[in-house]
Amino acid sequence: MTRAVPFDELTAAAAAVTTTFEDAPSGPVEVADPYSAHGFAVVALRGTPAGEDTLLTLSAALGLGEPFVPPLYRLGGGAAPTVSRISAASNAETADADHPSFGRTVGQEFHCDGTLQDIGFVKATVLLCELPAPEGGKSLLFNASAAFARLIAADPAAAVALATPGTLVRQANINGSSEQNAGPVFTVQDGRLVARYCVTDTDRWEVPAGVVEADLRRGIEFLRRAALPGSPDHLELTLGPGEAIVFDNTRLSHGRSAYRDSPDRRRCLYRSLHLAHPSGVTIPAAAGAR
Ligand SMILES: O=C(O)CCC(=O)C(=O)O
Ligand SMILES: [Fe+2]
Repeated sequence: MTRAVPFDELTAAAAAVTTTFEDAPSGPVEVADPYSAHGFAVVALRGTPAGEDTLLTLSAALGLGEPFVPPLYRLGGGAAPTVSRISAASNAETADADHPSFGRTVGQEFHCDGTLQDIGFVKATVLLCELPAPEGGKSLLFNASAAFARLIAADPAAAVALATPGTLVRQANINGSSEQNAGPVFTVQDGRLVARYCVTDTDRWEVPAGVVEADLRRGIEFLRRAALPGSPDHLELTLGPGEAIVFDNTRLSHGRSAYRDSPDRRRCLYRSLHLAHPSGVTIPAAAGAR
């Protein structure tokens, strides 16, 4: 269970947040360097067809370690691949056909990956694009950690409410599971602010004991606005064929816009989850943090 963080620790971690979408490269880069500054990096793979093996090679090259497979995916005894295919067209006849993300063309609201895992557990996600949709299918990013750093300065009570364990309940909705995981939306781990802002259909807010509901509501509203298009903490990009994004699942939330396929262009992405950040990347922490 995630602990409640003392206010001074929360403030110090929030003050150490430097993640910004300002000056984020609009296209692919050679190395994953921007990950530290912006919380994500887009890389282009040349000469290799995009696919599961390519994603495994890329994630290994980034030092992300073996992909993590959520235990939920193995429920019912099915073998779960270490890489998930996200494609309504390719997954139409498979067990993933009804999965809201993997098997359908609908949009995805902002979330962090690892629904049932505790906040901060899944560190990084890689999405590799084999083929983009002819229409829609944009990747949406929300710099939740920067938004929180502003909130704690403007409205400390709202920020503390969001950092209280039990405010966000995430519910599984695949493989017949209704397991859930309750936690805070923000916490501090190793002096670093860690975020888990999720507003999909299967996420809900709760008012745990000791939290004033009005404080929590103001915090939720602040984040909702900060996540809207036009906010400095909102970024949209479309991955091209052979492009991959690696993002920090502990600083950013992500989503996608709905898409439409055409007969000769059917969107297909591959996704892996990781319990490490790319090697060589330093993420700022509060001074004096362990
Ligand atoms: O389809 C996408 O662009 C991302 C989907 C996603 O966020 C997920 O499957 O967790
Ligand atoms: Fe996701």
